[in-house]
Amino acid sequence: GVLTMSELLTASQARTLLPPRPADAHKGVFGKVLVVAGSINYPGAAVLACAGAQRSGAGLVTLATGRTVLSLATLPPEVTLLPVAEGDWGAIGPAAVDDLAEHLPGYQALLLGPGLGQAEATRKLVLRLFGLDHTRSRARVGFVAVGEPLTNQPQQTVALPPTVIDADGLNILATAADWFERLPPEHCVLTPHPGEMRRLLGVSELPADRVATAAEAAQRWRQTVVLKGATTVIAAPDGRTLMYDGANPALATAGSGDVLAGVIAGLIAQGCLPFAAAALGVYLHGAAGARARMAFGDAGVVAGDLLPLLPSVMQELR
Ligand code: NPW
Ligand code: AMP
Ligand code: MG
Repeated sequence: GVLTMSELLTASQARTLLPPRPADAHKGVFGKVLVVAGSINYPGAAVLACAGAQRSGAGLVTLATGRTVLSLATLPPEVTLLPVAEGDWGAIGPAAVDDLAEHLPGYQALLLGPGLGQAEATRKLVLRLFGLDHTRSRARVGFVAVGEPLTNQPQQTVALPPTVIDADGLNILATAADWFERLPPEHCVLTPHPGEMRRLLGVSELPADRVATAAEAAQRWRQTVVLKGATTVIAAPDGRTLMYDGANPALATAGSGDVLAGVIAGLIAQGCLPFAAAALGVYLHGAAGARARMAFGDAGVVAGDLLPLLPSVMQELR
């Protein structure tokens, strides 16, 4: 079939998206990121996401997760901690909504999802954050409503700063009926890989036209969508799309997406709008991947190798 064409995301375009970096600024100018991530299975995803946000230039990064996960995660010393209520096995639980609501007003960006897991307690927390009713759910594939009908009014939502939703944040949203109707419009960046995109759309296979798939989803959901892959599509709620063509086997490694989500959240904290942060984040992540491939080779790069390369790829864009 005919594939939708899209503008290519180039270095000169990425350059125009860089947030300013005044020499006389203090850390508060570069924004604070709250990362809600990690579970006992995936403490490393939380670490990589926090470090990605740091390396994109955010002024402060805080990890909000359960005490059990905090004790498992080997975090950079600059990351501050917000221990939140946990359920069984250290999973972040619904009572964490109060901890988050109290602290979120001090943050300019929220990242939700890397390594969160999908424990029932965590599902309740994520849905509660967006004012979704956790008893109204749908089957994984096919949009069959399996929950009870909505009986009470939607719960009061927490005022969220611009939010990057990745990984299990997306997987959990995908279990709720009409999840996208409750997200504040044009406020979020969703960063699905193809597996997560299938779950969000409730389909067993994605259409071949990735640009059209991302563009239609972004318009329907009214959010920026980053459909990841060897070629990544960045789609805005107004129909604009950009394609980043960076096929690179060095990036096909665990934790790569967790770093990207952190970078995008860090750029939002520095004042980038969601679509700009998404595009610049994809560019910086891809350029760091290209550099890692040159330095180390096609195989054996790990996601953490990208982190120290991010500041210099950003500087060379300036
Ligand atoms: P398949 O098998 O090819 O049909 P999952 P995850 C598909 C955390 N992590 N093109 C693929 O489909 C994450 O943050 C923690 C096509 C497969 O079925 C999450 O919270 C780490 N298909 C959690 O783990 C490091 C593609 O998606 C499915 C595709 C689970 O996330 C690892 C796999 O995705 C990880 O980041 C592509 N390019 N890419 C840590 N160190 O703590 C993916 N798929 O089942 O959502 O599992 O991505 O590993
Ligand atoms: P995730 O699956 O969430 O860890 O995300 C993987 C990240 O690595 C995304 O940013 C993908 O675009 C990127 N990636 C994975 N495989 C490749 C590839 N072959 N070429 C370029 N980028 C890739
Ligand atoms: Mg991922």
